[in-house]
Parts: sequence; C-alpha cells; structure tokens
Amino acid sequence: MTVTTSYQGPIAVVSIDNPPVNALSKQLRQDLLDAVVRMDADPAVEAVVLSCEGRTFIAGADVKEFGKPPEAPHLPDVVTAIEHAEKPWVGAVHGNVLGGGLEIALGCTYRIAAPKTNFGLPEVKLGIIPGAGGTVRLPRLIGVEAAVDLATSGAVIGTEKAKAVGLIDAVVEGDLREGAVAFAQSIIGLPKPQPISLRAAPQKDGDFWSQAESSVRSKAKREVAPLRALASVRNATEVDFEAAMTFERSTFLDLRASDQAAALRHVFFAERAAPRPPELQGVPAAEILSAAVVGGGTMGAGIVAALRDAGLPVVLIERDAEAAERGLSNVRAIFDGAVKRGRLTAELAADRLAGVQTSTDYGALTDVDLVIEAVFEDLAVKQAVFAKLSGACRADAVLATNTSYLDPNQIGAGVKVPARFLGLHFFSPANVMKLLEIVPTATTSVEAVATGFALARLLGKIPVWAGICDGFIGNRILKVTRAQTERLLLSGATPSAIDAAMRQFGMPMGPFEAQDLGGLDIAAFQRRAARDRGEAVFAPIADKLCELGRFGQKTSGGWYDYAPGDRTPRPSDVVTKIIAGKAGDHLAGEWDNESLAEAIIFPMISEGAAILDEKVALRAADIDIVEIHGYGFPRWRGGLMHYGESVGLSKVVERLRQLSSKGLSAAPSQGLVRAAASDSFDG
Ligand code: 3H9
Repeated sequence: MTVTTSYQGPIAVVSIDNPPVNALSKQLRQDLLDAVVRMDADPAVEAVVLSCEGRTFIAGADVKEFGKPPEAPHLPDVVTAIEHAEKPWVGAVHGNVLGGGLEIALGCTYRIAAPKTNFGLPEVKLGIIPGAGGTVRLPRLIGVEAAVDLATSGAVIGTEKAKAVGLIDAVVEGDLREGAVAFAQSIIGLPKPQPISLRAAPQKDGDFWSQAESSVRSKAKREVAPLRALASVRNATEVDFEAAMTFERSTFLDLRASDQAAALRHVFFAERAAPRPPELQGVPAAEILSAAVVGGGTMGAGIVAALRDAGLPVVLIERDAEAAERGLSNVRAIFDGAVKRGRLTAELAADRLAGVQTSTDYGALTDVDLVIEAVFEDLAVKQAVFAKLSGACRADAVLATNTSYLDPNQIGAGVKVPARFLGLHFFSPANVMKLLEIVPTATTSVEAVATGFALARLLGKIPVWAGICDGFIGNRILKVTRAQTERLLLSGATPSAIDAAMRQFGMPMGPFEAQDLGGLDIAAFQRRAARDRGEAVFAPIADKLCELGRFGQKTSGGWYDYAPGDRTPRPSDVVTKIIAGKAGDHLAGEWDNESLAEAIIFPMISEGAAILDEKVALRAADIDIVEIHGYGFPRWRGGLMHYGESVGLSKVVERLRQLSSKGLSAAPSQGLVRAAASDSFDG
C-alpha cells in the first residue's frame, strides 16, 4: 500500500508514502483512486487533506514506467476523480511538486504549501508534455503567460512566486499537516468552489501566440517538446476543457514514444547513475571542510571559485607574491563577472573572495583536508609540487592533480601516501562546467575515490569515474574528433561546412569555431608534448596555422579570419590555400551535412567503444555524460553512445568500414565491432 488514511475528527488525512520521491506508479494511482471512493463513501468525513511522507510531495509520474505501454488507471482519471470528489480535497504540498505531482495538486480544491516548495512542469526536459491536464488546468488557474512559461521551459518556481500567481491558496510556516488540517476545518460547511476544469480559459490574441512561438522556438532549438507544450496551452484556451484534455493526452502519448523522449530519459537516469558507481557502494568518504589549490591560472582560479561557491575556505598557493596576487585577481575577476551578470550580489562576492587566503608557503597547508594541484602541464613541475605537498600536508589529506593529459600514476609516483592521491579533472571554466572526471591511480584507495565523488556532490558537479589513458574519457575522444576533422578538410570539406554540419547535428558550436574561441595554442602545446613522448599526432593544418601565429580570435585569425573587434568567423583564403597545399589530389570528396556529421561522430563512437573495452569508462552511459556535460553533445540525442545505439551499431561499423577503405577514418575499434553483434554497449 502506498496510501494510508488517518482521521482528525471530520478531517481525513490521506497520506502518500512511495519513496524516494512519491512518484505516481501504477500502484499509487490505484491507491489514490481507491482513497477517493472511500472518502466519498464515508459519511463521517467532511474534508480531506492530501499529503506526502518523506522529503517531498509527488515529484511526478514514475519515469521508469515510460518505456512500457501506459497502464490503467491513467493519471488524468485520478486527477479528475479528486477534482470531482464530493468532499473538498486540500493538497498539503512540500519539497517538489512537479509534473504529475502538480497535476494532482491542480485536481485538489485547495493547495496549501510549506515555504521553500518548488512547483513546475519539467516534462519538456524529458521530451514530453504534461499528460494529465497540466497545460489545460494551469492557464485556467494562473493565467496564460505564467502557464506558458512553466510548461515550455520546465523551470520551477518557489512558494512566494506560486502564491503571487495564484497557484496556491496559503503558506503554512509551522507544521504543514497540522496547518492543512486547520485549514480544512475552516472550510467545513462552505460550498465547494467550482473546480478548475469548469472555469473559462483566458484568451490571448494572435500576436501573443506568435511572439511566444518565436521565443520558445529560439530557446528550444531542435528539441520538439517545448513547442508542442506551447501548442497544447494555446489549444486549451481555444477549445472546451474535454477537447483540450484529449489534445494534450494525444500529444503526450505521441511524444512519450519518441526518440527524443527515450534519449532524454536515458540522460535522466545516466545523470543519477554516474555519481553512484556500484564500486563505491558503502565506501565512506573523508569529510572535506577546507581545501587548497596550487596554481592560480585560469584553471586554478576557476577551481578556487568553485570551492568557495560551495562554502569551503581555500588557500591558494603560488610560487611568489606577484603570482599569488595575479591568482587572486583571476579569482576576483570570476566573482566580479558573476556580479555583473546578476548571479551574485556584491556582498556575497566580497564574502567569497574574503574566504581565499593566498600564500607562497606550503606551511599554510598543514591542516587542509584536500589539495588540488593546477599548475603548468609539465611532469617535472607537477612532481616537484607533490613532493612539497607530501612534506607539508597531513597524512590523511587527499592530494589531487588536475592534469588533463599527463599520467597521474607518474605525477603521484613520489607522494608520501599514494592511497590518498588521485586525479580530479575539471573542465574550463571550472566554476561553471558541471563535469568532473575522477581519475584513480593504480594505488588510490576506494575511500579517496569516494571522497572525490563526495567533493563533486558538494560542488554541484556530476562526477564520472575515468581510468588512466591519454586524455582520460573526454579529451581522448576530442583528440579523435580533431584528427578526423582535419582528415575531412584534406578530402574536400571546408571548416565552415564542417562547423555548419556539427551545428545542424545539434552541437552549440562547430569544432573549428570552438578552437578559434578557446585558442589553438593550448592544443599545439599538447601536441608538442605528445610528440616529445613519441606519440604520433595527426594535425597537419592546425600545426601550420600555429606556425603562422594564427591562434584564433585572440590573434584575429585561426581557422577563420576575424575583423578587429568582431567575432564573426569569415572563411580565410590563407586557410583555404594551406588546405589545398596539403591535400594534393585528394580534394575531390563530396560532402553534405549528414555525411559530414557521420564521418565525425562515428569515429568518436568507435573510440568510446574502445574506451569501454579498456575499462577506462565503467559504463557507456558515463561516456554520454562526459560528452553532454563536457563538450556540449546534444542532450536530446542522449549522448554519444546512446546516439550510436539509436542509429544502430551495425550501421556505424559498416559506415566506418566504408570510410576507412577510402582513407577517410580509422577502422572501427574491436570494442565497437563486438558491441555491434548485440547492437548494444550493455551486452
Ligand atoms: C510527468 O510527471 C508526466 C505527467 O505529466 C503525465 C503522466 C500521465 N520517476 O534526482 P534524485 C528517482 S513526467 C522515477 O537523485 P534529488 C531517481 O532516479 C515526470 N524515479 O534526488 C533517484 O533514484 P535512485 C516529471 C524518480 O533530491 C531518486 O529518485 N517529473 C523520479 O536530487 C532520487 O532522485 C520530473 O521530471 C521519477 N519522476 O532531486 C521530476 N524522480 O536513487 C524528476 C526521481 O535509484 N525528478 N526519481 O538513483 C527530479 O527532478 C528530482 O529527482 C527531484 C529530487 C528534484 C524530484
């Protein structure tokens, strides 16, 4: 049973207990329907309070059921039953009142909320629209503008805003259930107000709808659900209630079966699985109450800001006073930027900065719980830092390197307590990007790994377990992307055609635009280091551009030309000539958006499969998370590996074989060929 009932005089309290988030499973829908029938049949009951056990009200439909055919009782019928019950129902809501949870609340006669409750219709984030009257009842209750905002963005509003727009009737500061019972007592004997479904829908003119459409379209890009949610709200203002419900339900069922919904559901569960690898189940993490960062460059300053945002006091170590001052001003610039963008008040920014202590003396680290090294990418320099840290820090302090491509086994080779050393690979800007690759060495203890994962939670980041190889998960795949795009340039594609194809695929930026924005010098430095280590790196055109000092936007030229003060990429004759010179006779290929996207993405999938095969990633879904949160891979495609599975792994293999036979890509990896036999990365 997911529902129990208790009584306080003439008030029945129907209480839901379906952990972890009281999702509307088939069982809960049935139990709620039964409760409505029981309450109506009980002459002693004058009013009903509906409340939830645990940390939240109903957080929505049970997403786990979405992969299967819908089963009765259906949610719209449950909401209608509550709405048309003979007795008034008072929804006592707290925590998250989302999706189907909000729809249930809209079926109630009154809504009473605890402070700090979140309300929203996040369905669009799962590639669907509300399916139990959300887009039909909400505009009738809170007006069209507010309903459009909630239904098309998936954003949440808090208790205050909910009260202001008329979504809730009262706020209870003390005990919610007691407050709701008192409220229910106060309405006994009053006529039951008209249900929302019987209210007239507010009207809007054509101008309103066309503006709303262009605004939703520009934000949604290629996600289909937001526009369908808008259409459903609009329809709800133009036809009667029953017809609007039918339209909403059929849109919901249509989208529920769509590829985008399957992809977004996959990401929903992948994001919740990545931070909790089974390998760490039951492993305790060390408590991190203070931290230090060595190196105050772009990356180090971003890490300091992230640690301060999470409330940790931070020591920033630099090699001399001047560098320490520069590091601190890098951190200050980050907080100033946040104030300018309205994300932080000036007082909070000052407080964050005040929590950073700079020092040139490793003696300042005797009592910190965690140190993250973010100095120059040079093995000897990093090893020297860890030698000093080993001498200065407590034996139980966790020491981490933020290297992006050096081998953490070598960096930490000389540390005093190897079990407490690991890689923590942040993505730039480190205070913004959600991804954190957690990279254990051969000697890292599981407790230290668990501490890395706990740190990620503290910083609001999504951690992914990554093994050691050149570039870990993300940058190893990026290396393949870069080499592949250069290969395509030598076979007839242009930088602008490749960028356009990747944007069309759903990336926020093309690979060449992105390099011009970030600067070509960092990758050039990494290529030099890799070649020094004896590795082959294919980048004939990027090498030439760097030789010419074309490092991107900052030098007014890279893969494109830029007019001074203008970030618009313009195709460059210099680059065209370089490509023609290197390509020789090969400039004959014919490409369109689709074939270019395949020729870039499929080798990435193949590399992902090799990464899985080598156990550098624990699960294919972790690679999806890395690509989405580190590199902007479209969420609605489900991430790199999910996308591969949705295309069909055999098709990916076949296409790669065709490309490689013409010298246009590497052959498919063994891991990919093996996975293609079952058409799945999960065996
Ligand atoms: C909908 O309602 C459609 C209707 O309009 C129409 C129907 C006809 N289902 O996120 P957490 C699990 S669509 C199943 O780590 P938090 C989650 O997997 C739905 N399971 O906690 C995890 O499990 P595990 C609209 C769910 O405190 C555990 O709960 N609603 C669901 O950080 C804890 O989750 C949404 O989209 C679910 N709906 O955040 C809301 N939700 O421990 C989705 C969670 O085994 N949920 N789980 O890994 C959320 O946004 C967050 O979970 C929430 C709590 C904010 C509620």
